Amino acid sequence: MRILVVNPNTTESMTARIGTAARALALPSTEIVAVNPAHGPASIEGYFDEAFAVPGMIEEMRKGEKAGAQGFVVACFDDTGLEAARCAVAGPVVGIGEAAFHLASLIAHRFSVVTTLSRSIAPIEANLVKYGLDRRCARVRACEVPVLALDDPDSDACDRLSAEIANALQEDGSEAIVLGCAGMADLAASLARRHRVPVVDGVAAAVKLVEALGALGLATSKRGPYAPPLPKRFIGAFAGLSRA
Ligand code: 5HY
Repeated sequence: MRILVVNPNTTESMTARIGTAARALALPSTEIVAVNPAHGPASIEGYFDEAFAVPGMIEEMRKGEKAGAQGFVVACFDDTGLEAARCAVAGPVVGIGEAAFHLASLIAHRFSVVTTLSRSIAPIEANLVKYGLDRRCARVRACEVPVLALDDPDSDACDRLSAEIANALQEDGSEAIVLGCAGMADLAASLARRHRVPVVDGVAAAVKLVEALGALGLATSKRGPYAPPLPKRFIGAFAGLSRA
């Protein structure tokens, strides 16, 4: 199975780390192709960045489908543009946030999410409500680390993330941690050892769920809101999306 993992931001070093994390646990029969758009924000930190990341992400998914991708991962913890992506391609599309929430709910009664900046908390909380999993999440926290600091080996990002995880375990009554950024993917194992609790990374969760959907022959249902877009004219930068 070829799985296209799309980092919707435009930081290629982060895309490479996400791809490495995805390949580390993919089945031998799975080919992981990790990409990011050529235009859009360097990182996604809140609603404005999300909006400008979606067109490029959809463009990458459509290109990837034409190149043979059979499953897709939205590798941004806000699940940016997830529903539009499900309309755009035929194969299953899994967001790393939704995937992590579901897996955490299978191994813990209540979990905490630790994301980057406080401005990302509201979009994540809204997704938990949308997915029906808000009652299983004790709290969404932020460690106040900018997304791209996770890409800087000289930053104190990991220590700040670890400290916020300690706060969550002490104060929230949660029994598992969900890492709230794709850029944290390579930290899950060490943080789980350090804190002695399950730590769920959304990149890993999403890749395994796409593999499972593929193995079960399941893909997005096109009978309802995820049906292909209706034919209509687009003008300007998106004129190429026009369909008669
Ligand atoms: C992510 N932003 O996973 C989100 C996390 C966040 O550029 N990749 C990003 O902070 O919302």
